[in-house]
Amino acid sequence: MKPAHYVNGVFSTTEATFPLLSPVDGSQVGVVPEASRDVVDAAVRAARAALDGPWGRTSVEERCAFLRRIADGIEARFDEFVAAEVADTGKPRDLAATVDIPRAIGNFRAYADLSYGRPERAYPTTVPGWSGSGQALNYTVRRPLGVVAIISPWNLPLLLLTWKVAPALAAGNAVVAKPSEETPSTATLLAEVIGEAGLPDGAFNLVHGHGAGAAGEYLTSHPGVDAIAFTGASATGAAIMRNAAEHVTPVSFELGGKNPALVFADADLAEAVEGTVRSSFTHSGQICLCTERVYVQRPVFDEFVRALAERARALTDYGPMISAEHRDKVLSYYRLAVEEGATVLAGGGVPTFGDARDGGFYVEPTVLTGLPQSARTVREEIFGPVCHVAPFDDEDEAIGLANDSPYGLAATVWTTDLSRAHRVAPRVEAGIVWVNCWNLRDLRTPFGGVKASGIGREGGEYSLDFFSEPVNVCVKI
Ligand code: NAD
Ligand code: 6OD
Repeated sequence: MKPAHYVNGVFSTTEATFPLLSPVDGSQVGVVPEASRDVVDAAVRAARAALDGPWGRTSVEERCAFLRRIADGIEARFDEFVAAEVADTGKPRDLAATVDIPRAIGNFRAYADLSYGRPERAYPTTVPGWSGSGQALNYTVRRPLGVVAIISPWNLPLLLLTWKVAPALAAGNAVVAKPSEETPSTATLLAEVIGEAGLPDGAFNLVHGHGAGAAGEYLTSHPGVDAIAFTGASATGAAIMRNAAEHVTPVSFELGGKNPALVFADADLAEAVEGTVRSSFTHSGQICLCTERVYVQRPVFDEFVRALAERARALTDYGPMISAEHRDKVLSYYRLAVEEGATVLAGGGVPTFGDARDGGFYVEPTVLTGLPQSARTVREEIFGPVCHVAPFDDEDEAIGLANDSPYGLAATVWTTDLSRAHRVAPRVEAGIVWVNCWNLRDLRTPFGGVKASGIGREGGEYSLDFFSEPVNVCVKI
């Protein structure tokens, strides 16, 4: 399978291409076509035509059946999807096989269930003094937004793409998707599966290419696009929003984070350490929900830090950064941390494996302490396997430190005091707060961030709301 555009039900490539590199050893594993403005334009036109054709006339039952067929199609080619995701990202196979691909299947099944079972509201209205019955019935129907652009990042490529494609299709929109230039493969496989599922041509289109000044920007500034759903960096979100403003195009944004974990002295410390190993180092920290700031109550600070650093040093089965450029960015933060005065308790450099991985884009899992809250290392998203651990004395201070950030995506609270958990969680400025767990997902719940971490919520009915427009119908009885 070679990365290819999928426009109006047809696969194509372009003369302009760029190399696809393996993050594991830096070798070239493929070429990716770079969509021109014409390709993007053709995709948007195909999507519009689909809405005017059979796709625009599908019932919710028919769309749910398509979604289930797509889920079955991914499942039938499970190993192929896993292999493609591993090849593009270098992530451990186990992660792709237990998280990324099952969740992509789950996304289609969840939105088939959710959109089929979705109730709408009706309001019987009485107006005294009216002739006749004096009554009316108000009810709400939902219609799709139209052509939606979906732009996704490289860290959880298929999971995050399908997280938006499934509800967008369920709600009856036509989609033009652009995956990250770093990870084109599972998106291309998805297009194959969607074609095999019999989705009408043009209902789902895929274009590959870069973001700024390329396919991503052509798509998000296209006047034929009715809505934009984007997951990626906050700075990219700001750039997309500037373009979207031109046509007042609605946006749903899932952006960056600098997520705190609060470890109280009454926590089960072993559980908190293991949980923080997962929340800071899963997928080498390349998940927007990963913890990069850990605040630990003073009586258990030394014990926690010692145990966390020991666990970080013992990690061996971890994947690389997505690219040489991203590795260099993460390493620049490792250097900055030292310049800012950090104590490096684990990692801080590049591992040596003595095999082909030495040509790859690896960095060591890293634990830092000793920085003030004002340090750039503590304020800026690094998006690598690194956390800074700092002490606090009481609940108010912990909440203040957690909230002292331009971001507000996710937080984790470790405590065995249930009252404290309920007290603290709503005071943390984040869209998602986990208590004694991390990244435990129920697809019906609202997902998203506050401040620079995003605009709006996705998940369950929140996604279906974004991807559709309510229309109130008032009938005089
Ligand atoms: P990125 O913003 O660089 O790229 C994301 C996508 O946007 C890519 O497809 C890219 O080609 C495209 N793009 C880039 N510039 C563009 C532009 N000017 N116009 C249109 N499209 C453009 O992000 P990334 O490096 O791929 O991913 C890492 C970032 O994503 C991190 O900041 C991370 O926190 C964030 N992220 C957030 C969530 C979330 O749910 N909140 C999930 C995953 C990743
Ligand atoms: O689990 C999800 O639905 C989701 N959107 C995860 C995002 C992870 C960010 O990297």
